[in-house]
Amino acid sequence: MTEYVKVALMGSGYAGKSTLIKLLTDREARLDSNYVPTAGMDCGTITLDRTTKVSLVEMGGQSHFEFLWPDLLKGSKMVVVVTESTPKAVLKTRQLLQKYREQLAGLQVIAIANKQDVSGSMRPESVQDLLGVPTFGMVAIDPKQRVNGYRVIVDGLRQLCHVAA
Ligand SMILES: Nc1nc2c(ncn2[C@@H]2O[C@H](COP(=O)(O)OP(=O)(O)OP(=O)(O)O)[C@@H](O)[C@H]2O)c(=O)[nH]1
Ligand SMILES: [Mg+2]
Repeated sequence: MTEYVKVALMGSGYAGKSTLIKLLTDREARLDSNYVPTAGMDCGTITLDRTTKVSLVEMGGQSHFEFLWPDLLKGSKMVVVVTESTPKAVLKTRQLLQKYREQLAGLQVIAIANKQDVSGSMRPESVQDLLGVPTFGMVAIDPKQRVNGYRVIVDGLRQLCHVAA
């Protein structure tokens, strides 16, 4: 029987959550650069091994979908906070982490400092200093980053198993 591990993707609108799901799940041949805000939620699946799959659940980042977040977070083993890497966006993401700290308490939380290709981006280490959770740099529109993105998720989950063991 297949076991599904739920991983929630959180973050402001336009951060790159849908793009990351496309990158990791290979659902589409091409990483489209059009922005279509996610209405409510979206999801994709990654196969870890013969018996384990990861459900990536995106929580739509536009503020009018935020009321859904507490429900969408339920049952998550890990939360991946996706942020643009401009100082302004990172500070906004920090506020989101603060706002949802009760719902996130006890969960494994990691961050993705996305859009590292955009000039003026903060380095992942600096983003990590501000967010206070392990942070990994990413360019989600770059198909070559697929393995990198996959590794970030899988390593995060593996760490979780060690903590649980
Ligand atoms: N330059 C650059 N653009 C990116 C990157 N990742 C995503 N984008 C673009 O940013 C825009 C927003 O990406 P989405 O993945 O739709 O953002 P989202 O977080 O799902 O937004 P919501 O669904 O509204 O919460 C799209 O136009 C993407 O093509 C990146 O690494 N670099
Ligand atoms: Mg989206």
